[in-house]
Amino acid sequence: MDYKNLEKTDPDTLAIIQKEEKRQETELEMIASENYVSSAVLEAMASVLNNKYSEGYPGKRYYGGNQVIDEIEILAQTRAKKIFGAEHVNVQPLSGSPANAAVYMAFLKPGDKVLGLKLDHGGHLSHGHKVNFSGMLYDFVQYEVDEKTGYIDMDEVEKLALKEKPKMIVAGFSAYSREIDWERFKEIADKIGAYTFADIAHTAGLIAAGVMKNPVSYFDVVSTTTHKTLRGPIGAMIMCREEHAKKVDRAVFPGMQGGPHEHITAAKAVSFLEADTEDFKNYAKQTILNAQALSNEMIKLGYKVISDGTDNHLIVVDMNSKSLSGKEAEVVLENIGISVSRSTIPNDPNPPMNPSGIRIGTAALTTRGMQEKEMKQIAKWIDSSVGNKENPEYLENIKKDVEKLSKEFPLPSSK
Ligand code: DSN
Repeated sequence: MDYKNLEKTDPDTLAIIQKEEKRQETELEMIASENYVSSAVLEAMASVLNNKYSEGYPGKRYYGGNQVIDEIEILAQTRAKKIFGAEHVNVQPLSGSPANAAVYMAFLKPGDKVLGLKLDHGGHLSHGHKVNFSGMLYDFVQYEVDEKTGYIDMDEVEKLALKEKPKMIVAGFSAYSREIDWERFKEIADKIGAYTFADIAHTAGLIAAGVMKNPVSYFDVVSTTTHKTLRGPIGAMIMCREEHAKKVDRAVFPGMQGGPHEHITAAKAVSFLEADTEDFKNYAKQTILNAQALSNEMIKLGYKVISDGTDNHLIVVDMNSKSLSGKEAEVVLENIGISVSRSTIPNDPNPPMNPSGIRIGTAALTTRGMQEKEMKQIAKWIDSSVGNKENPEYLENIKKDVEKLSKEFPLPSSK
């Protein structure tokens, strides 16, 4: 990026931004919810659209001067509808949790019963955890993955749904590596007249590319962030059938939010256009192949991968298999220039701040052009650094190798 104005006005802030640029260029980002966006997405975010307030919706704003802003919002909606096959899209949610809050507000009343995946089984905080608004405001009942297989136990989901009769069933996750059986969720919900809500934040890019199943046409409502596998700006959106459009829009504004961030809306529009290309499809396919290569290599090296593999962009590894905690593993890997996030494992005996596993994702490195060969190498580095965690000199040498590989695959924004 060209920072000539920032350089004059605020060299201190610029110095920090450039330090982060260097970190991203010389290290490997394997946090499953992160990615590297294109220069075009970055430029849209840095535009004068930042200067405008636009509470309301196209044609119905509470501020004057929004004719041009209407165009950008309509463009983002149109592109999102195309790549997901959605009837209605709200592109204003600021991020994943506010989007989910708006979904609950649109369809439920406080105290209503909802079914969601338990946090330590891969669910998200906003799927009913007790420390989150979702668990405080709504009566969540939590389903789990099967302890032996690591897959969501759909028979248990059905039993729980028939017994509890929730008003809504949430299907979606933050740390689950298998395809979701959307059709079965829908069948179960239909038996009890429950709303179906899919949170596809993690796999939206893979779904838009057609390499994972898409629930958008038959679920009542679908939320997603735009910055994970979808590779857009940090933000979110909600898709729903036309019959729910009014209540979803009302819940986002004025229900949850004030002015939308229209510079981010513009960047969303850019990323939706980018997602509608052959290049993006290839990236999505390769992301999954890379996660599978990484998983296979980790298993060969003696690690327990939850569910014994992956259908998507992430794996969850039980670090008990190597006698260290997820937090310790996260720190060791940070020291060699690989970022991952600690993660709970199903029925984790340890708390979320110090859980037993790590979650590793391949979307960001696939964006940089890495393939199976690099994934195998990375698995070996992960293993040897864990095995030599008390040996700073050894770790320093691996860090140099990580940096060398990293520099061979520049970020899309530095090409
Ligand atoms: N930060 C997201 C993730 O890592 O999955 C969840 O909020």
